[in-house]
Amino acid sequence: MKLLETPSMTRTSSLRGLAFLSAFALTLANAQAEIRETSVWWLPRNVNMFGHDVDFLFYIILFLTGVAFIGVFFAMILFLIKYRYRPGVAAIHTHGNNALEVVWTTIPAFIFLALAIYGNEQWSKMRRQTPPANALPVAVVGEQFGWNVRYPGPDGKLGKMVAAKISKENPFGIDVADPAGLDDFTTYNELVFPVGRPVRLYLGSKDVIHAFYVPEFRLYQDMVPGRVYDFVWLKAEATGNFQLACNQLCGQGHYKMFGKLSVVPELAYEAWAKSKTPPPVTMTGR
Ligand SMILES: [Cu+2]
Repeated sequence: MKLLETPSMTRTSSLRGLAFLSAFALTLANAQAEIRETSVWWLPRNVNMFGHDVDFLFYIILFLTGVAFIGVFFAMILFLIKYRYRPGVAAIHTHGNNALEVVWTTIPAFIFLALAIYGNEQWSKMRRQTPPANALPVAVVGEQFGWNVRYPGPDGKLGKMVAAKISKENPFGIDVADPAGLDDFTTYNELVFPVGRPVRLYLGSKDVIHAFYVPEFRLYQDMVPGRVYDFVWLKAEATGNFQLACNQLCGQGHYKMFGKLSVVPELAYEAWAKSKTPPPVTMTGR
C-alpha cells in the first residue's frame, strides 16, 4: 500500500487528519465552555453530604498506595545499585526470609480488610439508609440521549412510577390511577435542587443502560431499563451549577447526554417550581 501512495494522497489524508483534529479541538472547547465550574486537574469540589466520606476513603487509599509506591521504588533502585554487576564479586543466592514474608503479607491483608469494612459501612450509609421523610422526590429517566425529569407539584408527591409502564409515551411509567401524579411537572435536561434539603431520586431508563453521575455529588448510579431505583438520595451542602452526565456508554449520542443541574436556596427552588406550569391533566402522565 505504501508503494501506491502518491504525494497528493498523503496531502489529502493529512488534511483530513487536520480537519478531524480541529473538529475535536472545537468539541473540546465547547465542552470546556459548558457549565463545569471546578478544577479538571484534581477532584472537583464536593457539595454532597455523603461526599466527605468518599473523599476521605480516596485520600486514605492515595496515601497508602503512595507510601507503598515510594517504598517499593526506593528499595528497587537501591538494590539495582547495591547489587549491580562488578568484576570479581560473586552473586549471592538467597531463598528469602520467612519472617519478612509473613510481615509484608499480613500488614496489607489487614489494611485491605479495614478498607473493605470501612467502605462497606459508608456504602450502606449512602444506599441502605431510608431517605429522610422531608426529602424532595425527583424522578430522572434516561433516554437516548437526554434526561426526562419529573418534579412533584404543590402536593409534594410524585405520581407512582412503575418500571413496566415506562414507554415512549409514558417515559416515567406513571401509574394513571395515582392522583398524586396529576400536578407533577416535567423538564428536559434541566434540574434544580434546593440546598440543604435531602433529594430522593427515582431513577429509570427508557431504552438502554444509562448512569446518573454528578462528580460534585460523588454520586454514580446505573439505570438499567426495567427497574426504578428509589434508594438513591443526596443532600447538597452548597449552591452552584453542575453537570448531570451520563456515565454509561449508551450509544452514538452518549457524549452529549448531560443535564444542567443547579443547586439553589430553597426559596429560589420554590419560585422556579412555581414558574413551571403544570401540564394539563392527561392520562399518559407526561
Ligand atoms: Cu446515557
